[in-house]
Amino acid sequence: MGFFSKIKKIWSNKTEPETPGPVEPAAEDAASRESAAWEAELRLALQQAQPRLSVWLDLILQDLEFADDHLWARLQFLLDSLEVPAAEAGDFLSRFRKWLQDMDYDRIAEFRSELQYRLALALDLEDEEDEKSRLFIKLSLGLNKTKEQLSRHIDRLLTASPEFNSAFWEELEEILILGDVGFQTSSALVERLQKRVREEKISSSEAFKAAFQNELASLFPAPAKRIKPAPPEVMLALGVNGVGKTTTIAKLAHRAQMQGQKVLLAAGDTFRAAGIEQLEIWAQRTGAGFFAKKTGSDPAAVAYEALDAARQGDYDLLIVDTAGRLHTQTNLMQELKKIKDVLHKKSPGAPHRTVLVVDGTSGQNVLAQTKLFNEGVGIDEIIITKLDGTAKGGVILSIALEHKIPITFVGLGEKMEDLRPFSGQDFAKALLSK
Ligand SMILES: Nc1nc2c(ncn2[C@@H]2O[C@H](COP(=O)(O)OP(=O)(O)OP(=O)(O)O)[C@@H](O)[C@H]2O)c(=O)[nH]1
Ligand SMILES: [Mg+2]
Repeated sequence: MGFFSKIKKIWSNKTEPETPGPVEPAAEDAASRESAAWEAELRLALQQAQPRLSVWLDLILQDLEFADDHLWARLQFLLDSLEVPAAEAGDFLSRFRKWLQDMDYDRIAEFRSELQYRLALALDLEDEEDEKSRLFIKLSLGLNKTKEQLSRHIDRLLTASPEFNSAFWEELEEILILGDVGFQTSSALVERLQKRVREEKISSSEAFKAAFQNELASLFPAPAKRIKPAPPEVMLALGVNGVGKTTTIAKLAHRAQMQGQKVLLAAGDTFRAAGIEQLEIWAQRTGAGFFAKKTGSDPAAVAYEALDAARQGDYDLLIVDTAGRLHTQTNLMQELKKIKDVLHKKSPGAPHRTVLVVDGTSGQNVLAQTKLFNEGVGIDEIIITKLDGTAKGGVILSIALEHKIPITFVGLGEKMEDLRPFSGQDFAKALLSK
């Protein structure tokens, strides 16, 4: 459920547009007459518009350039019209205002995208075409370098090689390997494609590309439908140092809060003082709760006590950050295992999600990390960060084929809104699109 407990899109009801009320009493001052006029105009425009968030925002933000009183009045009007309860609307707007202050943003161009992201989450509209196509564009742009590495070379190969002969397949395999798809995955993919081309008697490059896209998409397991556990849901975040674990936790916390959940962050990386501080700063910025003990404390004790705190504070989601590096790798795995065991003893089912965060720019190393953490601790899902600007995004295909662990989110930049749900279908499409 979104941030707002109940919304009703009143203008998408097929009622006749409201006519402006009776003439204002003479006693009304000019300001309120002016506000009644723009409200009536905006209401009419919204009623006649397609019920899509981007369209609503275009109307709301029309002619505005700065975050001034007009903006707040119009956003308030939008939320009122959607019959968002006043307290929730107030909360949403004050959080957003605080964020603008923190970021020192003033121009609408600087924050329009974040505003749309927040509204999509809060209004539970992220699955609508509008947001999906925004995400697809973002994914495509983020994958530009990977695309260049793969799809440009494949296009060239298709133009140069008139038939699907052995030279073609050899070269295709080489392109895939160079695109960080990995040796095993590349051979497996080529083999599947060969079979398909033979069986379906594919002869044109268009048909080949369609089959290729289809084959790539089929590598990804359909996301499992999860039943939400009784709160607090516990998420354990793992990953080697520097991959973007802490910022990813912040982005997840931000998403969950915009979706109406109360989030607690626990500083399980007690190895470095800076690790604890960094998480605390993110907790403040995102408005999440924060739980920590002294540097050097036992991380399992942090997790244990944080779960108590999450229960007592009625939190919906507890996210436990962990260290990415200790004196030795064996120590790290033992420590992570212990955190997991302690959480499980305290609450059967917890941690409900053990998430491995990996850095997309590290290419095939990601596979070794996945193996290490999966064998050492056991992981349920993978989040890949820093896909923006890397040519090594092909590694996603190796993860899908070799590990069959679902990739749930991808990081496409440093902003809060840059962590988005991952879709294998979109990925395959983006990778091969022009
Ligand atoms: N471009 C880009 N940068 C990212 C992304 N995710 C994280 N980063 C950046 O990566 C850097 C490292 O992020 P952290 O969150 O500190 O990484 P960490 O894994 O917690 O690191 P340690 O705690 O030091 O082990 C930061 O500068 C982030 O802004 C992403 O999706 N895209
Ligand atoms: Mg960290």
